Amino acid sequence: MTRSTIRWTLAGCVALAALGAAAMFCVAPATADETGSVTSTVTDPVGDSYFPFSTGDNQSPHAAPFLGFVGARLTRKANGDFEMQMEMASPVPAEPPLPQNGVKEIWWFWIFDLDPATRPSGYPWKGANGRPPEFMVCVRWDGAAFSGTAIDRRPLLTGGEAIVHSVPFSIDGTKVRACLAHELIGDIPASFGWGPFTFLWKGPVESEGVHFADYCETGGVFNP
Ligand SMILES: [Ca+2]
Repeated sequence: MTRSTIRWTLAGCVALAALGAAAMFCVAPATADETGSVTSTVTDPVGDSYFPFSTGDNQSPHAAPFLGFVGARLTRKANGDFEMQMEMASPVPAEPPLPQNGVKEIWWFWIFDLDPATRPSGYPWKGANGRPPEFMVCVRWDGAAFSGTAIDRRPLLTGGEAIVHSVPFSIDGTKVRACLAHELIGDIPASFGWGPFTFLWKGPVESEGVHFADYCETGGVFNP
């Protein structure tokens, strides 16, 4: 884990609990198949998710296994499109319950840390703290509908605004998937950090009111 990732982890006090649960993980190397697709996979412990607003005690492992991923993969196809998948510990409900205490959105998302030396500040957060991902792909539930969103945070590095796109997604039992067309991310480094995460937005999106529901302690390295 890089130091920048540790700082990101510690951005929320709830995330401290995740650090203690990082005992079992493995990261498989990226593999290429005959179609030219390259896939990187990560696994994550079962039962290390937490549901900070469900009971008020901030520690409820297993309370929401549909927020806890047990593995994820990122595939770059030969045409440059990306396919993302996250496998949850239990099927995602058709209408997931929002936690108590005013959680407004649940996100299942994958980050692309395209440059380990940069930490864009801004959307979907609001404060001045920078975060590692230059790009994010999210499957979102706002209590009424699911949607798929790609967030290009690279313009934030030069004083611009993040660019938000709609992207295809699917939820099939325990599998959450999304697709990212090459033209939405463009040419990027051949090797970069990535990882799956889940978020609970207590504040509105574009605030600092967000907590990890599950955290990929190690992340992956695509095409190392
Ligand atoms: Ca970065």
